[in-house]
Amino acid sequence: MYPRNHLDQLQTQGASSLVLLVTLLITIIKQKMMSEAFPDIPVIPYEGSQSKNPLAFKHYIHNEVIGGKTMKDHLRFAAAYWHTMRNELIDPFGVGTSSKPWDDRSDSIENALRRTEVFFEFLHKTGIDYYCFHDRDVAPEGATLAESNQNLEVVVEKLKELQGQTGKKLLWGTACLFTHPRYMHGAGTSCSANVYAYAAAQVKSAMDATVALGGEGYVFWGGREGYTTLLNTNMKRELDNLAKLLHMAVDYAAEIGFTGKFFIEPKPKEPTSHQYDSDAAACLNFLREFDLMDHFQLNIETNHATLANHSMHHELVVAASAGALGSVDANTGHPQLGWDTDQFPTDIYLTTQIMLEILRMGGLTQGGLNFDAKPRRESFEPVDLFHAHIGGMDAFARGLKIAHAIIEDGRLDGFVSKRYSSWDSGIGSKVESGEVGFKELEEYALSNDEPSVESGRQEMLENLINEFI
Ligand code: XLS
Ligand code: NI
Ligand code: NI
Repeated sequence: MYPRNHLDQLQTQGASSLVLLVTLLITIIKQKMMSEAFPDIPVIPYEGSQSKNPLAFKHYIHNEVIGGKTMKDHLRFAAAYWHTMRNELIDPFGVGTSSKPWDDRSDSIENALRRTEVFFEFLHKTGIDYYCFHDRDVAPEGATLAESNQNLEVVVEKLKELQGQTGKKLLWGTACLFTHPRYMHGAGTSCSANVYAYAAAQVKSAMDATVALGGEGYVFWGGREGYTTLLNTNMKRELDNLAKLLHMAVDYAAEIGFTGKFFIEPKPKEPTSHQYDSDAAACLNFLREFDLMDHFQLNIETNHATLANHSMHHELVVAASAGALGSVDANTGHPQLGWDTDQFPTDIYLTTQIMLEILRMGGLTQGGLNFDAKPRRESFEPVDLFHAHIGGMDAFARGLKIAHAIIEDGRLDGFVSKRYSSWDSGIGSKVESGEVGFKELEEYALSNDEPSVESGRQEMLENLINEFI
């Protein structure tokens, strides 16, 4: 109820001023609602582990310092433009279900530009600092290559403006060399030199875009760089050509002043039946064979690791041991499904293992944790994008805290150092420093008793990890 005297006052001032005021207020509210794609969703607050609010962080506090660095600097979260903005949530049996009220589903530049604004509102509200994109996610493919390049330039201008306004940054850029039918036989490994040239041109523009946006990395995921049958494939020639493409990228980077890192993203299959970059070891072998190790690191994705019948932990350790763990595509697969389901990571054991390896190598520098993940086809509403990212961020915040505590505690690493301590002195250190050969080792073994060995204590160590989870 309005207090009587107020009403009287308003009446004496004339009813028209009240109408004016109300109209003004309605217009302001309407405008605010129209300019926001997620008007009902606030900037996601941190509310602590007791909170029951699904749109709040329970563990991720961006400025909490852990081991001398804020959570946000440790984790370097990125959102993937292709999933967040472009994924319609189709599956092989059904059309897209995703509801994106701001998107008119056209290939117009206006639509592309509108999406960028929605995306930056999303980054703002989730508190995610970085993003990643493919050229064709952000800008529509035109009728000719020149038109596509022009479209990309227009959208990049807009992205640059939005980055300037918000302080958000590009983690990495890449070119989509797998969707268009021209790439059915591959891009850098195509049997057609004309397609190869087209792919090179596309990489060149995507690198220009990455530099224009101050991107910290550039990714090569070989979506079609593999084969469906060896009957029609010259593997040696394809691999040689792919290596040439990567060398050209390195040369061009020097020309345009790209100081970021190149990443290769391993994946064993899907869409091709065998992809050349099948896992971390295969990528490292390729990089070494073609003298690319100085310029490339790996971008390791959980779902790709498990498709290769490895654990994510295995792939991280393989990459890190070679000094080549550059970045992470933070997602997970489904335990019963044999394809790239790109689910959001919520498993604390997984995020703990990932953060253990990242902390052990001294942290991510030019890489980050990119949510290469999408909500399920049944989770089709805009708010589901928020739930998904909040869950992933909280899971990594916990993984970070747990991994840090395990390292601080020291028992796990202490156990491993002790397990290898026979290499620190005596005959072990002589082997490692190259002082002895077979003859000396035989002499040593003959003059000593049967070697004694100790338990690996796997169960004890598993229990130790659970103390922290
Ligand atoms: C597909 C890949 C892709 C890369 C970028 O499986 O994960 O999304 O991350 O091209
Ligand atoms: Ni990926
Ligand atoms: Ni993937």
